[in-house]
Amino acid sequence: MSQRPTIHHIPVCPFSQRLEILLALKGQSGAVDFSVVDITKPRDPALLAKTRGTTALPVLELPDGRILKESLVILRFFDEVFGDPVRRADPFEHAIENMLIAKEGPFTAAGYLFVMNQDRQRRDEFNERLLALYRDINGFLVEHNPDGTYLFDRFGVAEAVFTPMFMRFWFLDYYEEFDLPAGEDYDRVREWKAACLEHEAAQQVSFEEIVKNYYDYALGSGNGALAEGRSVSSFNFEPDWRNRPWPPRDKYETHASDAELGLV
Ligand code: GAZ
Repeated sequence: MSQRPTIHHIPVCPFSQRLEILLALKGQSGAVDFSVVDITKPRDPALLAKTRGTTALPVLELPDGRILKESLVILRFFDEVFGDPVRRADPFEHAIENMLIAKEGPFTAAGYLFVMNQDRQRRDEFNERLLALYRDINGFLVEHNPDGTYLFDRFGVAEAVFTPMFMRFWFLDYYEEFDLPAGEDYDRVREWKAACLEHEAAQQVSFEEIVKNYYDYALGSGNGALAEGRSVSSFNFEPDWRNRPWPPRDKYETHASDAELGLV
């Protein structure tokens, strides 16, 4: 068995990217082995036994066989065991960063429900729901660091948690023409989001990779499920996303075939 911990993961999964970002921030990218799981295939029984039947990834396996699940739990564990802590040292500031992290679940759900929505009549409703969450985060950042860029003085744990979602939400820019409206209700979160997206520790995925891989989500099929009439998932590793054409943007009108997506 490897002497380093192993993360079993899906390469394009946002929950796994937050771990990669934290390790990169700490200069500890080599401290962990990453083992790729293909969610379009039946799960390896050996891994299922280790997780006692659950399939959600990432999963951390320590060299002695102990298992940890849940990306936020693994993130905090990594922050404690490798290198200097990224978390705020001051207990109150740490609580503030945890308050922001607590907003990530509803934010993620709103973005994914929006991209998966298939009813054009309800488009504005999903758009407004996500904008309300952006305004809430804007207010939080204005309250705690009105003149800064990040929540505190540098890219920290909250940024590692949110950045992978900002990147996944590129699927909304592409398939829903989503854009933060102009104005002060969004200016602070706009600045935060832009700084998160361009941080050097967070460059594991690209706009093109997200847009192509998440096409099936835009048709309402999540987590490697197959859309109607298709035999290959847009998450397939082969052919490589770089060699596939851009999917059609009009998700409400057009459903591209395996061939049109360059998947066969
Ligand atoms: N809470 C877990 C964590 O580690 O933080 C969530 C992990 C997770 O959902 N992993 C997914 C998985 O392993 C891949 S990434 N699925 C394969 C399986 O067999 O379970 C999922 C959502 C969602 C938004 C995003 C994702 C996603 O809802 O990207 O719901 C399930 C999955 C808004």
